[in-house]
Amino acid sequence: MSLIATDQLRIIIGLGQTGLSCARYLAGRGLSFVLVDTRDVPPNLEQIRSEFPDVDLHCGALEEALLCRASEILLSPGVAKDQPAIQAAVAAGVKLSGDIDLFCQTVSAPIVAISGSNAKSTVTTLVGQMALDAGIDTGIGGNLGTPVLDMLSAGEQQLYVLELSSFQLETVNDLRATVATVLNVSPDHLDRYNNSLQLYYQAKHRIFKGAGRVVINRDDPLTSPLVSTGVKVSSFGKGRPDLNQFGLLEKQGETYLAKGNQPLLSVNELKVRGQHNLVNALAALALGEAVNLPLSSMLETLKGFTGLKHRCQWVADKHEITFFNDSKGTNVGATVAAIDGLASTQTPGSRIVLIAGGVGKGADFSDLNKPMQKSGRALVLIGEDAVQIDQAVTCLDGQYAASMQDAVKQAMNLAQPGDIVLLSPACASFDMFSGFPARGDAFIDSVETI
Ligand code: UMA
Ligand code: ADP
Repeated sequence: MSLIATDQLRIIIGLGQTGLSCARYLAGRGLSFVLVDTRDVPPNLEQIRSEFPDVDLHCGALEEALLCRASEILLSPGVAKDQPAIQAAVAAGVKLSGDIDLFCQTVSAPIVAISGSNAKSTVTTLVGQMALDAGIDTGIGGNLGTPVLDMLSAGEQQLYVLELSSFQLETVNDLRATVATVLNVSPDHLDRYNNSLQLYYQAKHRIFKGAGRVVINRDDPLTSPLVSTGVKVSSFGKGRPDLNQFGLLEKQGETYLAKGNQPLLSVNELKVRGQHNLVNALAALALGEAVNLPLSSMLETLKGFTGLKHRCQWVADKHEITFFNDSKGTNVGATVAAIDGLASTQTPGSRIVLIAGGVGKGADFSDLNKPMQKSGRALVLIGEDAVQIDQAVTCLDGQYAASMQDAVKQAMNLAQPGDIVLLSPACASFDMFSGFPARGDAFIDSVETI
């Protein structure tokens, strides 16, 4: 049951999907609001005007005087809160909030809250599917694509599984998730966080506010929050697990997903590729267990899970070369995981030709040296920050390509029989494509027409 005062000035900043969902939520409850967007002509403007004809709409530079009059600002994730007009409003006592807080105030069903630099969408989808397969009415959304407030139109579900980005978490004041996790932390979005990994980390850790239980990654100390006694902590990781924790176990030459010393499922029964995906399966088991999903049903879901498109997706075998599309590898940590994960499944001698590049978001690409030295055959570079990657990755000479088709052609020529050609750009795609799906599709098309 939500307790929302009706006599306040609420300002929604951002007219994207989130802003629209907030507007519909407030309008549906008879609450008034003002709409603001920093762009002179935001997309959806006509739709918004026709859907909310009587609502005050301000486009263009943020007006400090207006924001300071608000009682609450609902900020969209794409808008950074360090802008002077927003900071002035906060200093004047205006509450900064967002769609996630509104959602959590409204629903009473348990919430599984999932963040991390990488693997969020995969683990959110897996846990959601595990719950659905166990016969539980489940809402699955957030950064994954469906704004959380839009999920309310289906009526209250028995469980919610939410993917939450650091952008969304910046405005979270009180999440109170049944179980929360930060799957891993590696640098991303540093352009938004003033080049500070600490600010990015702090935003991510807001997911633990009020959590009843937390799940941590034993291999990544940055995923462990400071929690009060009484909050149960469980863990997942690549190593052999302690009692009641999730990990990998070797038995008679075979690797198993395991809980404590109990083997649960041979990894040969999984359809997803790469060691990072074994870790994702373990994370999903730990989260599912925290909301009492039956183990046997979770294991069945894992056996059927083929992975999401554009995440280490097998594309084709051609001329003894295997092509993988990891277009969603949009930061260095993701690309390192993809290279290491795929290399661990390869026969000795085979190596990886990596296609990388795009918008680097201020990242340090030198972390690509270690996995490329170990498993790389060649590096083909595309996009805006190609030169930066070339300068940072000193273990190989980067080859420049003007288009995806050119990149695939060059990669194919550089690869040897048994090798992998991997698109995992370590960058955002907006310099050349409308988004990571279009970039992945361009890769698939180029491979198919080779
Ligand atoms: N924008 C402005 N001025 C404004 C409002 C927005 O310039 O006043 C720009 C933003 O800088 C951004 C774009 O408009 O480039 C969209 O911003 P938004 O906050 O309106 O975005 P939504 O359409 O509401 O979509 C958001 C998430 N987008 C972002 O965080 C940028 C979507 O995640 C999410 O699926 C959706 O809410 C539903 O919850 C996308 C994303 O790229 C997939 N997320 C980042 C990531 O995964 O790395 C964090
Ligand atoms: P997110 O939603 O956090 O971007 P995705 O599930 O879409 O996560 O995966 C994005 C990319 O992250 C994948 O394409 C892969 O390159 C990388 N990745 C997947 N699993 C892991 C993991 N366990 N650790 C690090 N990187 C991973």
